[in-house]
Amino acid sequence: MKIKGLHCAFHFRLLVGAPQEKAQPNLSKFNINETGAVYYCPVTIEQDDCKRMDLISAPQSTEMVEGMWLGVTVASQRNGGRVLACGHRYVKKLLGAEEQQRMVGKCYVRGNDLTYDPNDYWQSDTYELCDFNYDQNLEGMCNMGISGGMTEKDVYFGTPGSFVWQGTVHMKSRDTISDFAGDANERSFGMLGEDRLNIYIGYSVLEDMKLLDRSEYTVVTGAPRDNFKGSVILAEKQDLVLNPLMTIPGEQIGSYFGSCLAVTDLNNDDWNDLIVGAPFYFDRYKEEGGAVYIFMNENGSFQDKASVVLKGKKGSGFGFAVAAVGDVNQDGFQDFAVGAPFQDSGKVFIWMGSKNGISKEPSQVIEGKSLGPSGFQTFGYSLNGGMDMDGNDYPDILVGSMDDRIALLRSRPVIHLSKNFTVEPKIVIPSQCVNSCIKVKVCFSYTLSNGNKAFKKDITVKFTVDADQNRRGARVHFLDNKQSTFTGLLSFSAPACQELELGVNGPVMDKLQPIVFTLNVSLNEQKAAAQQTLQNLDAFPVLSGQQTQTDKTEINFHKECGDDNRCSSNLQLKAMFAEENYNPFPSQTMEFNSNIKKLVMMVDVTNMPDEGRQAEDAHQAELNITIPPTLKYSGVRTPPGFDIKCSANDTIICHLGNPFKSKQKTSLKIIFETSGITLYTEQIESQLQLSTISEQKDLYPVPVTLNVKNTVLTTFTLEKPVIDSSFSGSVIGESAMNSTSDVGSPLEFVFRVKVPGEPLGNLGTMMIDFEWPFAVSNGKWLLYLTEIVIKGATESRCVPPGKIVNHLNLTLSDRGTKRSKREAGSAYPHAEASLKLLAPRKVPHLLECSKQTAHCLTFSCPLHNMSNQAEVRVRSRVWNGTLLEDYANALRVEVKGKATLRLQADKPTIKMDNHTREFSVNIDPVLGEEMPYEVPLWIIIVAAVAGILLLGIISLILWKCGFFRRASRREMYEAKSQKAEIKIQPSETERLTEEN
Ligand SMILES: [Ca+2]
Ligand SMILES: [Ca+2]
Ligand SMILES: [Ca+2]
Ligand SMILES: [Ca+2]
Repeated sequence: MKIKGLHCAFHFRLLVGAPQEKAQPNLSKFNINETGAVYYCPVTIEQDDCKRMDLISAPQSTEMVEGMWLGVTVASQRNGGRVLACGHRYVKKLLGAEEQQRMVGKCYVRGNDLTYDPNDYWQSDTYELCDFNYDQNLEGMCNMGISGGMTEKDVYFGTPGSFVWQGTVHMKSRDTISDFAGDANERSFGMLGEDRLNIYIGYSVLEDMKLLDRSEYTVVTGAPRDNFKGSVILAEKQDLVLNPLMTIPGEQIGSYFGSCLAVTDLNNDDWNDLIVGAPFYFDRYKEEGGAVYIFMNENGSFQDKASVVLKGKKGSGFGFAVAAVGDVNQDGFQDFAVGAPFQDSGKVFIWMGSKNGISKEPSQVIEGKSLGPSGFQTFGYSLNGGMDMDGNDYPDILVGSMDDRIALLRSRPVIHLSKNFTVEPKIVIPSQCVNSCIKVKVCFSYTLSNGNKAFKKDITVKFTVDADQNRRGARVHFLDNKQSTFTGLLSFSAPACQELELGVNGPVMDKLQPIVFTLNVSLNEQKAAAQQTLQNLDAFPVLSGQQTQTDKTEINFHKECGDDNRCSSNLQLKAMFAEENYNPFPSQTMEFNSNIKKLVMMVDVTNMPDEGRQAEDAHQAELNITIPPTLKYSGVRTPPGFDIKCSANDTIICHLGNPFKSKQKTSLKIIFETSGITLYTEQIESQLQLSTISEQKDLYPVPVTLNVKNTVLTTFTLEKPVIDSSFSGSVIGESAMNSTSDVGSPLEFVFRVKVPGEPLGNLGTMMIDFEWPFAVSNGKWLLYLTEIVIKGATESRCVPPGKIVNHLNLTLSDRGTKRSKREAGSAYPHAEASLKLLAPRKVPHLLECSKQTAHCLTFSCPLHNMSNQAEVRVRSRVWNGTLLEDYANALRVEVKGKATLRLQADKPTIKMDNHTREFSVNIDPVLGEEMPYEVPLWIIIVAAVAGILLLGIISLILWKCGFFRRASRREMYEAKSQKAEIKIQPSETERLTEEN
């Protein structure tokens, strides 16, 4: 370890140790160059008025003062006035065959005047307490004086080199009132054991009361290498020895915990607390380096774990020096300082004690570079404090460095400022305020924190009064500057006051909110003049940091709300939904369809007295309306003569008035667009909330709801409701048919469904119900369904159950292309066994379901998942054979059917009007194919009668078997298809007839 630099202590003057100072000139004749020195300096701004203490006398042959580092420790005796100075590298020579050097260290005690008084036993005693006749195994290398101090009775020294660097503390005690004051008792720890070597006890040491015992002294010494982590040992004085009672271990290996120490009562509980430095502590991740541990005394005991740990910056050496610096701010709690000499130019941190110990943050940080004309390096290498050097009753701090300089930090007077801040009158009537109507009065006085009543210096405070600041526009102004803020200076030594006047700005809209006045005060600090003499710090006081420097008070406007100047409002609202023309929806239910683009919320707000409730002005009355997700705010209609403003963001906020007057009514019409209403919407709800800063406790959200019934608008069109067709050729038996082209002329009806707006999705399915004339009244096929093709829905075919479509499983010939009559005609080959018919008299026939002139099938085609449009092509064939057989003489056969579009909805709130489309086919015989009169008419009549008879017999048999009854209980589709199955086909009739 290498110690350089200056160590210092107070002793009415400043004591400065300079361990690497040149030797005194009178020693040069002994060929001695460097011994170190102790200087004493008066408190002046002079640079060269320090004097050297004369400590080292002419060396004897057995001693070596060269390089002894005198001044490594300088200390002052409390209440005794003596001073102590040590050089721990002082060497005794063992002369003999081989000269041996024993670095035992040496200390000196001097009197109050820093001169030597041989009659004072304290001074005449020799302070070389290690026996140099033995080597380092005992105390031949003890390095006494690397630390040390004095009390009224004791002088004590740390000797870290004793017993192979176990180290110990040596103490000499004198009974000051005894006649034998020259005799001193000696105490030390002695050898503690083999396992305690190299732990450096005595590296730091101090002695004080109120540590482990209120009235007995306790020795506290640091052993910074104890268990590699360092420790602090607290010991009691016994008759002949120092007895360790408690060891507080360090936290981190290598941190040098205990290398410096301080004790003071930080929380003023009359027990001294312990401050321990660990300057080589580090935390790589947090960039921390150096630590100071605060152990709060708990009634004469300490915990192993620190109450507070303060950390420095990486590489700062924070905790290289710690010192109790007295009660710097004179608040009754002792304060302390920590040096961090390697942080920039070196820093000293000052913490204030308090009832709760100390805060995490320092109250002040002083940087070396900020001091003096050229600044400091390694500022804070050593620290001392606790004495008032300039006589202002505030203790000052001495800071050492390695730059041949020390700094005296002088404490400035701390002032407790008393303030009185009033604003009159408490209620202002704006109409009566012509010019000035408000008075602000600020009064100040002060006391010094140390209670010094003689201090009568003028101080200057800077005060700022803010009036009505937490608003968009202040409602009052100071007459002096027409502003709402006034800043002034006031100098005083005795209590002083200042008055300010204010007026009211314009017409006051908001009379309800109080006018808040705040007062901010600071000391108007003077800059220190260039230093010619040591300045008296009385001119540079500071305000006590514990005081809040802001005061607040408020007054009110007269509110026209009765004698109590409090406004109790009675705001009420009613709201309902209405159509665009303001007609309310009956029972608040809307039959919605996509043609309804807007709706209106009608809101009535009143402030009327009722049932003994007053309705005074509602100040800053607001209405807040939530916008339902299904609606979009469009605008608001307000009655003329009201200043109502609404704005809409997430909600609609309407400012109803400030105030919304007593006995006032208004109504609002909030217009919404219905763009968000979907088929899923069943209800629209909005919450309305009135608010006011007047007094009204029963303002709760009011819900308004509108039930929604959706009507789906659709169009259902049939491309060509009437189709002309024809029949011709000859009859082909059913069993002879292969493809649908054998049946007859093709027909195609194209139905289109359009749903504007959103698709139905899974809310429902569009259905087309058909009444299909499939057979003539005698049961023969009429319009034979071949195929139903769907576009725009999930299925591409409509296949109703029961084999309704293409019942005979014929091969589908042409798909959909409609052919001309001529082509259609030529497609049917004339069978050789064709029956030539003669039409003697031509009449029109109408075959229609409702008139029972045709048998009809009813079936449905669902349009699953259709989007906005779908197309259904119903393809069929005119049953050529039936027409040839039964209607050969017809002028025209008109066949009629129906299709109805309906909605099969899953939700009762969705509706749709059914649409029915009729379709018809005009079937004409092909002209120019007049049938030759070959078959006698009776044969035809007989054949027809036989066919009818046969049908009757078969039907009867089936009826007997209960076929129809059973069938009637079946599903509709199935029944229809059964009917189709039992139908007698013309070809069969013919065959049977022939066989008969
Ligand atoms: Ca305490
Ligand atoms: Ca204090
Ligand atoms: Ca002072
Ligand atoms: Ca009132």
